[in-house]
Amino acid sequence: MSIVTKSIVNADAEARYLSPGELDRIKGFVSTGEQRLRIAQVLTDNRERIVKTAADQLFQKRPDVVSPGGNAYGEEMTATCLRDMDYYLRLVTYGIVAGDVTPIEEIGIVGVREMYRSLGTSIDAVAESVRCMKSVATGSMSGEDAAEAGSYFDYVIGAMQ
Ligand SMILES: CCC1=C(C)/C(=C/C2=NC(=C\c3[nH]c(/C=C4\NC(=O)[C@H](C)[C@H]4CC)c(C)c3CCC(=O)O)/C(CCC(=O)O)=C2C)NC1=O
Repeated sequence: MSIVTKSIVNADAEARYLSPGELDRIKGFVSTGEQRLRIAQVLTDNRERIVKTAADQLFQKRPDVVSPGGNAYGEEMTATCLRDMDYYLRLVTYGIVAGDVTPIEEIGIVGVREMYRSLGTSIDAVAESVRCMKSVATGSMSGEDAAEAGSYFDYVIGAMQ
């Protein structure tokens, strides 16, 4: 839910007008809108390169995951691993557009630990893959854009620790 919808739901539950604080937060959301949409566009346009480059970095840091017996060993499993990375990059763009981590949390974080445990996937390695995507994705951004985008990657990394 975006901050706009959330504020309206909260205010209406108490049958009141939006408070000055709520209007202030919405003002902040609107004023960063252009920047957030620009970042989401850049990530969307570069998604293949970001995932591919970050995966190469991950497999250099964690050769075990693509070695025999590793969770992402073999063409098919490696492709599934890159697909998961693409999922998290997509969820990061949702968060950036919404200006809120809730969509990331609801789609990709709730229950993630149990899911990866049951798959025999190292969640530390998944977190590392998101760290690599952050570095590749923000590498060519301005400082301000990198900080804004970085915070959503950091949310995912933190939630996996
Ligand atoms: C959008 C929300 C969403 C997420 C997050 C998601 C994840 C997800 N990853 C899966 C598998 C997998 N995920 C990985 C990923 C990896 N293995 C590693 O060692 C690496 C560290 C890592 C890549 C970075 C692999 C290899 C599998 C296949 C495991 C198997 O089939 O044994 C599966 C099992 C079903 C399937 O294969 O599709 C799910 C549900 N699905 C979703 O709908």
